[in-house]
Amino acid sequence: MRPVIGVTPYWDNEKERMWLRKQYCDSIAASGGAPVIFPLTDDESLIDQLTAMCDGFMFTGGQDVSPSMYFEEPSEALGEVSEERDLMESAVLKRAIEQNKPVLGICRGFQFINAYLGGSLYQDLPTQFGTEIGHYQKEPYPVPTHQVWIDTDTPLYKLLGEKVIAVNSFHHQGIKKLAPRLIPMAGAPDGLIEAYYRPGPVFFRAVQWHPEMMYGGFEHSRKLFGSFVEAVISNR
Ligand SMILES: [Mn+2]
Repeated sequence: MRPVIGVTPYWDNEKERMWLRKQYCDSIAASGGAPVIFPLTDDESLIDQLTAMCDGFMFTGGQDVSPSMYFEEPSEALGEVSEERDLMESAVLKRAIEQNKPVLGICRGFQFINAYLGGSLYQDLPTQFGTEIGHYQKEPYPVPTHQVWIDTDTPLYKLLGEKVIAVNSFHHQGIKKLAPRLIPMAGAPDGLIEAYYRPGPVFFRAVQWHPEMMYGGFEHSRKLFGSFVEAVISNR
């Protein structure tokens, strides 16, 4: 039996719809996992039951993380937030950590997990972080547009054996202060953190880019998903 990976949904405030680009689940499935999409709920007993059924969790992209999570007032350049989603993902992540189950964070997921664990974010990179790099690219999703430099003493280097990879970039927020106990694994040439991990026996990693959109064309994306699903299997 494949391991079950709980995947958090995007939320459309206006249409009141959950949604998700299919590549998230396709990448999990192609790597040997069985993805299931969580409902957007604040029912704790429901989240208890559903998280108990999952062997691992993937936190996906989406709206801005509410700055209340890191005790800041909203800046004028803050994008749309979804407090319902912040609450639901907080409840899921709390259980993932309590139950020592593997976690993979992508884009918003990378930012959300950092905020949940006590870090902070730039609410808007163009107005709060001077950079020449376009972190919100115009090119299509599968096209890499900037480099990330990988630290050689990290699990990401051990996995890929490469010091530099090219990634896509669809974020206007970014990590300002990394949460305690998280360790950077890779950064953009402008110094922005693009990947981190939490040391310990259980796989706990997140990336700022969208590897699910690069799965078909880039070995580093397949290796990242592969290592996650393998870790979920060996942790069962
Ligand atoms: Mn970027």
